[in-house]
Amino acid sequence: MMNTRVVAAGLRKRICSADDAAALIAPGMTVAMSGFTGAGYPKTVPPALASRIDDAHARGLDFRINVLTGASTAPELDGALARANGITMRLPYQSDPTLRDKINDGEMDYLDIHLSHVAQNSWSGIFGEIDIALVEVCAIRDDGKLIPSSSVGNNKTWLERAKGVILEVNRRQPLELEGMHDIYYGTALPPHRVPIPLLRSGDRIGERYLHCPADKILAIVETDASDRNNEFTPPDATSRQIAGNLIEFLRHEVAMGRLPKTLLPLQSGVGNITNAVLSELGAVGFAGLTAYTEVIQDGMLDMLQNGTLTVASATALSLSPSAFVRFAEHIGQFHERIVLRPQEISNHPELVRRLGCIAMNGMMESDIYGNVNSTHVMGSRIQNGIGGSGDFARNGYLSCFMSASTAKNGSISCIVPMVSHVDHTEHDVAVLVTERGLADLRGLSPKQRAQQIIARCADPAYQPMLQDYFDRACHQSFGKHTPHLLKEALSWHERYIETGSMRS
Ligand code: 0RQ
Repeated sequence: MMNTRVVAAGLRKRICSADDAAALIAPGMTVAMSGFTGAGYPKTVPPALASRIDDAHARGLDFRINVLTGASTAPELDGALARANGITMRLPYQSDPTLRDKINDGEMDYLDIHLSHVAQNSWSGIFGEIDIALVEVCAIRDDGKLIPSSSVGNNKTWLERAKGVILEVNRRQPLELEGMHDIYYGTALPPHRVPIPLLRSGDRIGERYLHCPADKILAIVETDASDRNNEFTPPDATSRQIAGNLIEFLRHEVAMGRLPKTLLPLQSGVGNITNAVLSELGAVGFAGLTAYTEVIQDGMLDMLQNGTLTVASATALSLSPSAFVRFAEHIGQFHERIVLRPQEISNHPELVRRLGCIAMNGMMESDIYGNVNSTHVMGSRIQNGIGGSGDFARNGYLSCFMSASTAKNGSISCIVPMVSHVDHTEHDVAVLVTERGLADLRGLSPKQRAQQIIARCADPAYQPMLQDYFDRACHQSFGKHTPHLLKEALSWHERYIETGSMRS
């Protein structure tokens, strides 16, 4: 039966099985794959490759590859290749439990970089040559142009840079996605850069399709599988409280005339807390908002449907299965109001600064001066990665970080004397929010910030310990600008590793 999704007749002869396509990938290759937060990743070639790798290892052969992606993918890609011990180096953001363990056990390398930097580093050759681009698309048109699928990520760069291309054409992705993408082909390396002509979240500045020269296409695999994101758990009381604190602050900023009633373009990180913020924004009467973000999660879909949000720009549709069904059923409602872009544009510092985004991201811990750790448990175990949080935190108009005040049933304080790893410095953090309250750090000196953070964000069980540390540091510290007791600053983390609790 003819596959209507590979419309370019000349390319149909390249259709093959996932096993045959995986056989094109040799040990030591660098393979750049599609996929961003569980959306639009290749679904059949990576598992076929993982079983080739297993076979090779069983025969005593070494078989590992470098894996480049857009961001996190899914168990059948990151999970399968990690389980097969098939990855030498992986970049950027990931969130797979098996992959995380392999990285933390020191069995493979992981390069955690800002999502907006991946394309420019690739173009300047930092990651070496790309042997194969393995990219999921929705369809191949008669003219050979590719209709992208549920994420764009780095696909434009991968298709341009790779020596050879394997395409997965997934008939489960709705064909009506055609026209929702905006692929900008105007980026360049310095000194050839020109301003990116995007002035509003919903602007379309590029093309609807990805290009790929036909002679680079080595194999085409037809697939029929949905993206693998989980259902969201409804926000718990802590997430709702955090959301409530942030929203009260945003309303205050509107009342003070520092934000318009329609706020500024929202960026929202992944996870349940940020999803709770989005749900609450609609519930308390905000309307006519816009989003300029990486990921459209369920909360944003709700906001688009109920009119809270007029338009959303992102690089991926990271929806739960039920939300994806809703999206597909009502795709006409979203067609003009969702724009999917390459991640070098969705996260571009020039655009994030120009638009004045409100950045809202999760964190693992903050210290009393407002330095934020988003990535490392006890300073050394990677959780996920910095993802796009740095692109937005440094360059946004307002940079907010959120978490519960404690983790692991209260045995960890998420407010500590000194963070065990720094992703976002005190200079990039404007607002900290926990379920206890919100600290507005703008305009405050380090010592003023410490008092606000301890009083407003810390859990009461840890407040006296933090205050005691700060008071002693104010007297005994080498310098009195950002007081610290260096021998004690990381003792809370040491105590947790040794005793299972940060409590003294
Ligand atoms: O551990 O999974 O074992 O239960 O960390 O924490 O509370 O479930 O929070 O899912 O919102 O994730 C920072 C990781 C928060 C996320 C982070 C433990 C906790 C739990 C997860 P368990 P929660 P969330 C755009 C933006 C960086 C990337 C980013 C993240 C687990 O928000 O990855 O922002 N951000 N991208 O128990 C030790 C602490 C802890 C802690 C929580 N202080 N110490 N463990 N945990 N705090 C999107 C993209 O870039 C693609």
